[in-house]
Amino acid sequence: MIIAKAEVIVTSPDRNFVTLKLTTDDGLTGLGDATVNGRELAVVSYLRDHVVQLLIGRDAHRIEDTWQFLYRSAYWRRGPITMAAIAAVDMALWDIKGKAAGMPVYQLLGGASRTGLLAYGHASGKSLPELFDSVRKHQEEGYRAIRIQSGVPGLRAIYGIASNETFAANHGQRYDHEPAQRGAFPAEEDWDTRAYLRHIPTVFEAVRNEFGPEIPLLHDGHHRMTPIQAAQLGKSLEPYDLFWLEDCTPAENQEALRLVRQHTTTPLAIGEIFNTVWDYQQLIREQLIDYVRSAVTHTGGISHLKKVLEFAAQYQVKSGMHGPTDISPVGMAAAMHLGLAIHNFGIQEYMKHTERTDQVFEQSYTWQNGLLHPGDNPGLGVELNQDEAGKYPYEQAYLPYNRLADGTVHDW
Ligand code: GCO
Ligand code: MG
Repeated sequence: MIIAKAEVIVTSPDRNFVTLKLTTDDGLTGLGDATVNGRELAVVSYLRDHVVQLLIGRDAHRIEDTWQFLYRSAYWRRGPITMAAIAAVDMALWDIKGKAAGMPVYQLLGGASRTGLLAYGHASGKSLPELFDSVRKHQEEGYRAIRIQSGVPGLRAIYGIASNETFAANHGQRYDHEPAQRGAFPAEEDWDTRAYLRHIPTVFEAVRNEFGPEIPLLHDGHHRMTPIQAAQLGKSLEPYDLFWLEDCTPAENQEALRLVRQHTTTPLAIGEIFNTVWDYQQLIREQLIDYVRSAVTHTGGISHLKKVLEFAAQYQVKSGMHGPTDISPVGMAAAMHLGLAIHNFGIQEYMKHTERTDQVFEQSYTWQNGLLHPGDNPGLGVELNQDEAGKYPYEQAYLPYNRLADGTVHDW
């Protein structure tokens, strides 16, 4: 089974997606997601200019060998662009292997360890009534775990908060920027950590009073705090029993998490911007986190993330794979197959894609009673409708950024 064709497809049904499609000499196809939000074309070039020609003629069955070849032969290891490109090849090869075997990928990974994947959605609101509305809508859709993001008095625009009622009703699908802002330049948002630290515990208190003690609640700090501020937040949220506090501080410096950990029992999740096991080495070995946030798409594919999660399992650290709408349905399906098979699954982030995205990527995964399942189609279970994909050309789109009141650029 030889790889005969490799195409890189860029499509923008409401947001940009980069997809690798491999075709074997006997006509099997495999898809891989290589989307890096806001830097999409860098991965397109990496694949088109440096990888696809190396794939032609290779044995499509040799997934591990191809992974090692791409990782080691490049010499320049790691990094989001390299690891997303390798991830796409890896996913596409697992997809092909599944189709060749007539089995869904999770069967090849050891079979199902559970009946479905608990998933959380994004509730947000500028005010408490908007936030409560958004929580109720998620509950009506069956979500059994909900992430809570709230506006902060005095701050104009905060990343992750739906900016008006339409967007709130849309469940934050366009949580990162409005369509009108796509293009030209990153939108500027504002930030004040002290105001945030004062406000957020009151939001969780109100949400617990309204929705009760049972529902798992999550929160994303989006790298905005220093370690001591993160420790303070974790501590002040303890009465509200969070499922996790995510990205409480930037984690390039893994040691920083020691300080946070010493001060709070709020569970911690980190890693959506990590791309190899080396980014987690200290965090996992010293049990400084509870959940691994990596996406299959950004962490070298199923093969590499499986190794990260097996390492994590030895330390009772669980999966909490990244799943916002900038992970394509192909990347989401890959996450679901892996999550279903591993023992240390924790939770899966899941935001519904837009209708247009679902028409481009035809999926077999299901969402029922708050649980995701990858479906039983051979391979990953997602097919690309290339006619639909062709209708939506690439559009430049940036993520926003932050400035403090005095004009200093801040983490966001
Ligand atoms: C999350 C993330 C996303 C990222 C986005 C960047 O927890 O879902 O923080 O919202 O910011 O994926 O492209
Ligand atoms: Mg996050």
